[in-house]
Amino acid sequence: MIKTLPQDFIFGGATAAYQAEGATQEDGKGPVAWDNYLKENYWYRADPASDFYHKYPVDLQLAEEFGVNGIRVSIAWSRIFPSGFGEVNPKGVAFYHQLFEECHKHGVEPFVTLHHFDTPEILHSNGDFLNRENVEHFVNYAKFCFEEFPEVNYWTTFNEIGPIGDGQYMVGKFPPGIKYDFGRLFQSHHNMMVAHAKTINYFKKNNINGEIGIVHALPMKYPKEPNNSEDVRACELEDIIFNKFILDATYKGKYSEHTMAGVNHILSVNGGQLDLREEDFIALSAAKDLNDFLGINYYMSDWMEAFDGETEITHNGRGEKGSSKYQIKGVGRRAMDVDVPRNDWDWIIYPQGLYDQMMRVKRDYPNYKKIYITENGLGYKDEFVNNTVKDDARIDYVKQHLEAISDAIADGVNVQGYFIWSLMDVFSWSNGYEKRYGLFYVDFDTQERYPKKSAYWYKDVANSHKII
Ligand code: BGP
Repeated sequence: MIKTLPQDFIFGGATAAYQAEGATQEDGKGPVAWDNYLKENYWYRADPASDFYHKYPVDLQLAEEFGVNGIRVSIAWSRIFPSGFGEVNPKGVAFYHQLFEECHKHGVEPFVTLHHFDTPEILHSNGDFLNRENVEHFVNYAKFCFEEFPEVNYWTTFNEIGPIGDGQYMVGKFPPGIKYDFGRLFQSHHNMMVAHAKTINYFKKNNINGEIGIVHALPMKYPKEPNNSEDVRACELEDIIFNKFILDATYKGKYSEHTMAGVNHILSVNGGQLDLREEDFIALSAAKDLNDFLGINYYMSDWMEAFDGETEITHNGRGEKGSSKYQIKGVGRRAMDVDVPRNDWDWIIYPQGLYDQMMRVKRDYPNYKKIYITENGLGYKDEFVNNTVKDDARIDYVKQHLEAISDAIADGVNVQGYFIWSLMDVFSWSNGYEKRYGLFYVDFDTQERYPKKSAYWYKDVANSHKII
């Protein structure tokens, strides 16, 4: 039977400023840590990206033509405040007014993220969100944007607090490239959640126009052997690191006893201390019922098994299937020998995990109000032939995930939209330009766009609301 999605459902496409805009040196933009970090550690650069800074009218025209009625964009903080705070850059402000106007002109609702991985360099080298002064700088930047851009109806504070901490302080694939540091990991999660809470408290207190929420990446975790208590324990601990810690902060305004016991265990094995203050919990607790929506980014799940050795994480950034490793002392190991499909970057494809995750949010965090799936898609080494890409694997991937959403709606979860990652091809933070996701193929040399087979399919789904 063909499954359906509600009539007012948003069929969106997602982007992020740094991955799409390019123009990193243009019109007074301030530096971000990634500028140098890419030069020093990777084989690609943030310019030209998809040249969205100049090409956005083309992308929005295409979005409209292909039935896409929502777009996730982020504001590059350092275009507005080149130093993170203080002097405003009027050209940056003007750019985003033009961008939002163009979105509305095409009937493509902008969902605007304030922070998508790109903290201004000066604040980043000053400790990023480990430094509490930067929490205040973020809140002030947010306040400025709320006042400056009343045309925005949907705000998101942060994109993926979890993977930021993981990339910066565990895997070491994001600047500043620190590895295996649990103290910094949880402190970063916590401080960013406090920044979120303070922002949302301000937003609601001052009756700012529109809705506000947060986007979390929520990979589902399963025990490899459900009857093996050690596998179950490994699964619980990974779930705390990647899901429960930030969900508790978002919707409970505190960390549950179970969550904190897990965190303390992990810190006792791996070292590290946390600075959690009473005033933080006052902010978190005041914010817990104020989130208008939760954005879920879902790409993959993991199967966890017991593990009794030293921490070792190997990032597979080149798409060499089977080359990744993720094992944490005192926590567990991600099993590589489970019989579930994965992509070339070892991301396990498991649509049921999206369903399970939404049901878990509904069950454990009943004050969630509503959900948008703010990112989901298939990273693939696309083959460009005859001016298009026959990306049947991507269609299949998205179809199965839309079906999972349809099932969750039928089972009582309030889901109101889906944003494919990504609208057009963009570069990937730690995997370069080779890992493509877009509905529209981008020739990065000419910056021409070419609709892929998936774009035509997505259009049919968006027009009919039937998952064909
Ligand atoms: C999310 C980010 C996106 C995007 C996506 C795909 O974590 O919010 O910015 O990059 O994942 O990930 P990747 O580029 O690593 O394949």
